[in-house]
Amino acid sequence: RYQAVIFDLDGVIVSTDRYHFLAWSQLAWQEGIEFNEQINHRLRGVSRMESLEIILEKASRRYTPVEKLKLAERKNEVYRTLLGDLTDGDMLPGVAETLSALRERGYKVAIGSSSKNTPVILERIGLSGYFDAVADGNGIKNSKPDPEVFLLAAGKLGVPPEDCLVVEDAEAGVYAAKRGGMAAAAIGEARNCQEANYSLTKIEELLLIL
Ligand code: B16
Ligand code: MG
Repeated sequence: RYQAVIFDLDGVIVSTDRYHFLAWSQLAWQEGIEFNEQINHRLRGVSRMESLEIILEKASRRYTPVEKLKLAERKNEVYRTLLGDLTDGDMLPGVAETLSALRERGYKVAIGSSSKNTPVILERIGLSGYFDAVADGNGIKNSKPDPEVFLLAAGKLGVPPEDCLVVEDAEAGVYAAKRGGMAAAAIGEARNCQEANYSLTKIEELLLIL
């Protein structure tokens, strides 16, 4: 009954969620701000500046808007350096096989990511030009849990939201999909999310749902 599958990028297609964690950890450590996996969990799917705001909740002083922009830039520089090591081997297990099986069965496939680094990441893992549509942080005003990025992806595909299935590793992303009128399959860190229509232990299970 679905016509298209919209994939989140970080944490679903590629293991860049690890690099985000490392880059934020370094920044927090340099600034003397407490940061851990639990706080990191709240950053999944959330934009860079909103992620920074979450990290600064633990800061012992206030930062000016200009300082905040500089911090976000510093984090992004570290993150971009880490992306330099990325290859197609960093695609998460089962992704390549699942994408081509979906394609063979006639589904459209798209990316819906909050990341402004999406074009670089797709390039590095050899998937530039592979997807029928790419919607990312460069084309939206509001990041997940707002549905904007997924509605943009559906619009680019020309598929009604109710015929789209979104695959997400972030609770914020699952909420975004649901608010956009789409179905959501949760994987990884989001797999226990109650709002999701499906829970996947591995991405190949998509082929059983569809
Ligand atoms: P950037 P996704 C999201 O990507 C990440 O999950 C989130 O942790 C990150 O802050 C956000 O992209 C913005 O990334 O700094 O590269 O613009 O999971 O929506 O693919
Ligand atoms: Mg994600």
